[in-house]
Amino acid sequence: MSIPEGLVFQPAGGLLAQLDLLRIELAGPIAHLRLNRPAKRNAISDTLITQLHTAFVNLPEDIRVAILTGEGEHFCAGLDLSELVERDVREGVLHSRMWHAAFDQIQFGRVPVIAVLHGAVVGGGLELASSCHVRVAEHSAYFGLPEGQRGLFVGGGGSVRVPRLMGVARMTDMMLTGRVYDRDEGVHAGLAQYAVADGAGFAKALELARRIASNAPMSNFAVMHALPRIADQSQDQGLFTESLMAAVAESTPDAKDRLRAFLEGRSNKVVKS
Ligand code: 1HE
Repeated sequence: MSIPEGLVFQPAGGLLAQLDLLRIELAGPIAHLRLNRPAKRNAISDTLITQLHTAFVNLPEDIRVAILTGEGEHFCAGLDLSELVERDVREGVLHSRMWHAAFDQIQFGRVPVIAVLHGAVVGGGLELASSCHVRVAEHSAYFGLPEGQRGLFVGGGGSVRVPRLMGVARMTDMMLTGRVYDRDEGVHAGLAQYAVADGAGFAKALELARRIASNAPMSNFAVMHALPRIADQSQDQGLFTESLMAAVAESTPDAKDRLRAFLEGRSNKVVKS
């Protein structure tokens, strides 16, 4: 599927338009979701986490890729600390599980998600970013896990997802010492895959979104859903899962069309961009 040039983003309608802490716009197969609490540095309140879950569950059928950005000077300041009221243990677990449900819907939802990071990407903001599939970091981005200083622990999946990006040792250091990584250190450590200039993140994300949306949906599904699970399996189980997923993907009509197109010289070659 080739994506036409000159796509114009239009506000989403229906349920998505009612989510007041997100601004959601659609252009062809691409959705742009913007965290929209700039006065609070896009801190994630209970309402915002619920709205993120609702938004990703309810992306329109024809959307094939999503871009997540933050309004204002920062991507996301993490958990809304003003809501950290006295919770008993049970409520604390349920609160964390609410974050897990939302971020699982991002990582294991219908479409790949590209996050554009700028300014603070801290605490729950880094947990949110790490649930996305591709991260583009502008020069202003910086990464921190201030939970240690706040008397907290990560609760939005950070202990599972962040070490898979940067390793347990680096995350341990960040949490114990309050170390903040600047953009380049973050990219080097694996927290983002692309480094761009300030203000250039959305254009880069759009370029990547076009490529992702033009892949076979089954291949994107396999990358999103099978790849991270295989990485968690033993070698023996992983290899078997891989064989099953490969056979499913290559048996789709889409795969057969694409292979025929290449063999008949109607498809692009692999080139270094
Ligand atoms: C907030 C939050 C927040 C800002 N909860 N209200 N996260 C943190 O520990 C990060 C805390 N925030 C900061 O360190 C700074 O705000 C920033 C570096 C992100 C931005 O600084 P700056 O100078 O641009 O903004 P500001 O003046 O600090 O904040 C502007 C307003 O946003 C202000 O409110 P106002 O009513 O006085 O204008 C701040 O109180 C408010 N604000 N961040 C609530 N986080 C599932 S577990 C996850 C656990 C965590 O995420 S812990 C890490 C929490």
